[in-house]
Amino acid sequence: MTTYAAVDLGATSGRVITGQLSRGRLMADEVARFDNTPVRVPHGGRQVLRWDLLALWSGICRGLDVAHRSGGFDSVGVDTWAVDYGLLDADGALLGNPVHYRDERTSGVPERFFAGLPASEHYAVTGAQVQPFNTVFQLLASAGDAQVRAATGLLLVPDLLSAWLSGVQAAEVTNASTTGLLDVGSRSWSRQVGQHLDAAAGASLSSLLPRLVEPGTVLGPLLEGFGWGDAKVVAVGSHDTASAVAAVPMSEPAHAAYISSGTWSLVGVELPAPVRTEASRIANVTNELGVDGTVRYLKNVAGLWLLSESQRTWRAEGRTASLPELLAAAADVPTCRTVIDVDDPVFAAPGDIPARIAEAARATGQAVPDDVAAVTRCILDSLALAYRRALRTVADLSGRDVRVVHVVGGGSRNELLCQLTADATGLPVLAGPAEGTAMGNLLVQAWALGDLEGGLPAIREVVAASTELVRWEPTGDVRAWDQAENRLRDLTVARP
Ligand code: ADP
Ligand code: LRH
Repeated sequence: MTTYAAVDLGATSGRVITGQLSRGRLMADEVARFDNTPVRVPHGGRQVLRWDLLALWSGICRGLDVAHRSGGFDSVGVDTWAVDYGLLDADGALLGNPVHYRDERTSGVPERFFAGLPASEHYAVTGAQVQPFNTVFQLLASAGDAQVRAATGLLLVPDLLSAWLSGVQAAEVTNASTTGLLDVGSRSWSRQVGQHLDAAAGASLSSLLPRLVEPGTVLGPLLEGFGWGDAKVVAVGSHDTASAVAAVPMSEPAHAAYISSGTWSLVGVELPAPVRTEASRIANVTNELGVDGTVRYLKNVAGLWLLSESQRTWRAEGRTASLPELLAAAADVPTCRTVIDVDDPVFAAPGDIPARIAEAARATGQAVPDDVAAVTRCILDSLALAYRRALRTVADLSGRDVRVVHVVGGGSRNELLCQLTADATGLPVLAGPAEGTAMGNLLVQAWALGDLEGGLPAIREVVAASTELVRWEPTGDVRAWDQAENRLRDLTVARP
């Protein structure tokens, strides 16, 4: 039986999961899990936040070692978070640890970029949301660095890890679509945007970009020397969200929305073609590329990062921070007592999130959440409100009639959040699979190897047959959520 190995790196943890297809079902097994702990390192007079890529590589190698010893694997695919990259020297060696997208180096950079290229022109080509951390802005921010000047190549993080496994350098398109450098219509690098970046940076940065491949491409066999045999390295939906969306068990994509719920919450619909209207740009909805020729039309909503980062603060203070306890206590706090704009940039950088929430509550004249339960509830209510707004925006701008919301990722295990999402949106929520990203990764490998025919619909049939979905119906009074939304709009500066 063919065994596929998925390397799935999230912002807080990484895992190696093996899987086999049996009678239309995917049997998956987690063989390794390891922490992903970013580090601050002095550089240019600042403490720069970087990914500890070599620690992650050790975790991956340990995991693939276990997979090899427990029966072996025939293919491997890598997915990670988006936008970040490693710079390479002429030998293909990595120049320094990749900078974390939450590092502050891009503050004010989008404005500099758009001084020479109107944002509307950029969106008409790339269809990409403006987030300060998009690859294009990170490159512009660092154009003067010695490492950038020395680089002869660049690989996004999953492509870099795939190159370490296979020796083959390529950019897989689902992740390339998060860079702000891709023409989302033709699924190829935009010469126009590349030239603008080069002019703004005063350096030829676009020449660092490698050739593009679609998800499902076999890059080549594993390099010799690992001792794991000659498994094929496959470019999967290397953007974790693309793998997650591939595994959303939508029976009717035309009437379904999804929330990929983890460190971030990615709220959107699947479309056959991008929406690049001015209204879409102003709402900052992004068109990211999906598996099998699709477009992921979605909004980034700050996700469970707010909770995991709060837990980190509480643990450092020696307070209770176990998830089951927090969620049980939060369930008893009244709905929408205090709500915040979860996408306010003040919540983006690592640090004391509960203190920032208290400050936001004070500044808007709301009750200050005074214990861990109240802070947890404030985060979950505010996330549900943000989902409601994002869902309406993507549905309106795409013309989709959304009748059900699928939630995949670790957040699908958060029962309180699933219920609040159903209540706030007034729509049924179907929760699961929690390991959707790894399942999407594994099943694209099965498709690439010819073990699964029929592309995305076939992948989703396998996910549906392999997962027990939990259904949450809206309860309570949707007017409470209308009121909370109006309150939040009145209290805060409206954010697109
Ligand atoms: P990422 O890949 O972005 O790191 P995951 O999809 O692994 O994210 O989701 C991680 C989040 O899922 C955690 O921050 C946590 O809030 C939530 N989560 C995981 N397991 C559970 C659980 N058993 N109950 C509630 N929430 C959970
Ligand atoms: C989620 C994710 C998301 C990106 C962000 C940088 O892990 O890939 O889709 O916007 O990280």
